[in-house]
Amino acid sequence: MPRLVVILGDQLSPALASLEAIATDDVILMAEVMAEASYTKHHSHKLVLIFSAMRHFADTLQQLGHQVLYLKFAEYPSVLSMTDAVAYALTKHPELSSILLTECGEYRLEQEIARWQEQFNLPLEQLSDDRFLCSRQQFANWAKDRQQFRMEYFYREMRRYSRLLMNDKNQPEGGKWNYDKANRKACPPDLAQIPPLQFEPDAMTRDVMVLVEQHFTDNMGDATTFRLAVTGKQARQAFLHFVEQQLAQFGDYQDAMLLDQPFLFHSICSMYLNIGLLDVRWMCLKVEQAYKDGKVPLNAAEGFIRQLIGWREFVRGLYWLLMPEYKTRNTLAAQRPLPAFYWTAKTQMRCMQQAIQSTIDYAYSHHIHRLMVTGNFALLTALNPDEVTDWYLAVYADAFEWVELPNTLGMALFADDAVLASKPYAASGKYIQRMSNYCQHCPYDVKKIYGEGACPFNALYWGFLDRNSEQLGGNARLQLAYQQWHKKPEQEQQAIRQHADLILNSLEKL
Ligand code: DLZ
Ligand code: SF4
Repeated sequence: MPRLVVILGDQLSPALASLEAIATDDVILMAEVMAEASYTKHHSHKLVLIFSAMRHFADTLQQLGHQVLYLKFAEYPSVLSMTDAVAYALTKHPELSSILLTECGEYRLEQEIARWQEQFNLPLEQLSDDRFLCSRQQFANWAKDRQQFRMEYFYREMRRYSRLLMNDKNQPEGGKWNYDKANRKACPPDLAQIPPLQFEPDAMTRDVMVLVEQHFTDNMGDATTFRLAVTGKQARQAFLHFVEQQLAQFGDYQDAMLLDQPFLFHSICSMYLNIGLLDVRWMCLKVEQAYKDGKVPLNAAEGFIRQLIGWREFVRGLYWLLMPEYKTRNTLAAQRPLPAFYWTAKTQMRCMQQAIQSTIDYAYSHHIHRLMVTGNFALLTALNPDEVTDWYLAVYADAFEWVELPNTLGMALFADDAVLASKPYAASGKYIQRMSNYCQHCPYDVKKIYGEGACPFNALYWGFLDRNSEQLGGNARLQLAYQQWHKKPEQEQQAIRQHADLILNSLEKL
């Protein structure tokens, strides 16, 4: 019996479970729809990436002999959502007698899909997404008897399971599981930078760029500057370029930031991986091989593999374990609205300006920008988690809720009742000064805590600890910070409080 096989915009993998299961008379449905393009105000590069990669992928499927029904954006007036697209496809193909898809990546859409069976009165089969090493069920089993979920323990199991960077005795290569401490060097400003591979848009991508410019006029970014990969072949090229040119230094400088160097030694491949153009096992094997060949040091290979099979799989597991309640958490009762400069980069704070400008230019900024600059600022100023998580979901080309929500709500905002992080990643200007050269190019003085021209991160940091002392004062990992705060003379504490309040009441002016 022929089936309707629905493939979503982040399922562009030839080895997708539903494609592996496909039969010759099945019909594949892919659709560019308003509901998916507007549930958040996606960056224009994210829209171009997804639509163009979808069109290229559909082309390949057709060339392989599959029957593909591809609905282009705005060409089908009755099709505004994935549900509408399915309804349209079933009218066009009344012979189809069931619906098949690989489980989707977001709770919101999963709820919509769950209604199809009743709505269309057809059996609906959903396959586990085996592009992840750990299935939702496996993660739930791992989590079942644990009071606390710590990435490190999960990661060790994933290393054993995948056998990546393990020696013959099933022990971690080099004797240690984690070389995180060797991933925190500041980067010398004159270190040679090799930019990530960019791709000249072909005719198909250019069509999409025009479409996005016409229909999404208010979204962040300039669609005409789009240069990302849109096929699996290009994405693999971009990744191999990273392995050959950047990976060796990725380990040391993973947390570093430099003025006007938005990419440093990062792979800029998360957006390809998250829509299925790259395969996580293939990437990890390439990195492991580079280490075995003596081309990259262990801290680089381990640091990269940890992000992929540790952190990435861990946050996905937690997302599915804890949704939908997870999204409603707001541990520190943060309520302040997001300042306008998150959309414009118009702020004098150099670190924020740099992190936001690269977001505007590339729908990308690296993890320290996200965690320790824009995220840290949002934490310290008690910005509303709904607004902050929606911003991250919108502006990054790699952002899908399963990965974005735990990273933002849990890791950056410490709003998830300490499920993801055991302490808030709060930091003063000192951290940013140590990890970047931004402060040398900033009108604020990173050495000043309060008074005219003081770096806002300083008073905000102490103000944050002071304001939340009831909830955070007992946290073992913050004892040193609280001791430092309590050692300050009362008069100084008062001046810091006042300065922090002044900033909090005029965030838009920073
Ligand atoms: C993100 C996105 C966008 C912008 N547009 C589409 C689309 O038009 N059609 C589609 O099938 N998928 C799109 N996606 C990806 C989906 O939103 C994604 O599958 C869900 O968010 C689940 O991860
Ligand atoms: Fe950021 Fe403060 Fe440094 Fe300016 S001085 S770049 S605001 S940390």
